[in-house]
Amino acid sequence: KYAPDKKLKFTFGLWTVGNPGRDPFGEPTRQKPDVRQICDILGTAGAYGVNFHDNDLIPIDATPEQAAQIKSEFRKGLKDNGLVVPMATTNLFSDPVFKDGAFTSNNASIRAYAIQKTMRAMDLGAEFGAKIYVFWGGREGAESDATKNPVDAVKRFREAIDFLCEYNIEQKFGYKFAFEAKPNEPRGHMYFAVTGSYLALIPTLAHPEMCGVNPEFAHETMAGLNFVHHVAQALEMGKLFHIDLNDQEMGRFDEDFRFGSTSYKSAFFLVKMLEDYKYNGPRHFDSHAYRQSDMQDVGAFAAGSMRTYMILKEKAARWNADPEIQGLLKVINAQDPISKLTKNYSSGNAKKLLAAPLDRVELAKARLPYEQLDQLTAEILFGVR
Ligand code: GLT
Ligand code: MN
Ligand code: MN
Ligand code: MN
Repeated sequence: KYAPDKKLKFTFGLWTVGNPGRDPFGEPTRQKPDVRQICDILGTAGAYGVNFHDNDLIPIDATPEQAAQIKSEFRKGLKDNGLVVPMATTNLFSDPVFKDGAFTSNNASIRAYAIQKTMRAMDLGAEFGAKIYVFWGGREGAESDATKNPVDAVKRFREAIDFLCEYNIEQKFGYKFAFEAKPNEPRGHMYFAVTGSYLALIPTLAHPEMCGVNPEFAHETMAGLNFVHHVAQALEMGKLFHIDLNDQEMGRFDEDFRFGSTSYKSAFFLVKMLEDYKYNGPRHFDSHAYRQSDMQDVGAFAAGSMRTYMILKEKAARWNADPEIQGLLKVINAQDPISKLTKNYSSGNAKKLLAAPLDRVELAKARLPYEQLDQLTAEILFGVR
């Protein structure tokens, strides 16, 4: 009943199911699967696609022969499992060369290398049919503002993106760029800390129509913010090109938990919003199985991520169809023909509004049965309604 629906485009990264259970304090706890094994795990779980960083697929120091070999294995793994590659991205954070940033590095040669590496990674993504290109600025930031000028950082980042947009056009890749914000980790302070930072940058780019965002549940949540509200703004602007689903507790390290594993209520409202507004892009799970998991449990992690989404989608439909909830929504969203006056400004409407008999004491008496509404929501989630 809750089998993953291909139309919802559930995807995983090579780096997510391929995560060997390493953390900053401990070595890997499981053997890193190769690309073939990853495709098989995802095919069995019923995923739609798989995404990659350039170096998830081809190690940074691979020879051309090795690269060709891996590509053909991957191609076969995709085909045998009916998987597609909707998104690609660049690893601009693992190698020591990026220890102080890529596009925003103080070193002009490193900035050029980061752009060159991205161009090559765009070529690679295009070879596999990717149409969305993600930019997560993992090392774009600072520990001390003595070390970098944050105004220059914005200018350098823009220069890189403007250049890469032109490359995208010239090569006819047809990519949409999706920027992914994060407030901290691995840097003490990361530039473009929240999705809204990128939404504000986009109109200043040379090709704003090509650029949108890839918000991640864990990232705004780490900062104690409401993720759903950030996604809402991107959605309303037509800029939600991609989304990273996972879970995270506030005030902790970068947990990358399975989607819906701890924040049931936020996950529910997120799914409800994506479904209500017919979000049509990939639903990417950017998360890792627990460090304790073996490969069989990694399969359960992948299947569980999609199953949870499907369950929450059903709960959202139930919420929308609930007569008591709908009745309460009518009460809450009080209608008044006077609101026509503020739809468009005219001096006539302004005059009428100024003269309108709006009695604040009376208005304050309107009922807001929010306790009732929230309890009904909780009961749907608890499975008793
Ligand atoms: C890394 C990061 C993610 C980004 C990936 C894309 S890499 O796993 O934690 O949030 O989406 O670069
Ligand atoms: Mn993350
Ligand atoms: Mn992470
Ligand atoms: Mn992510």
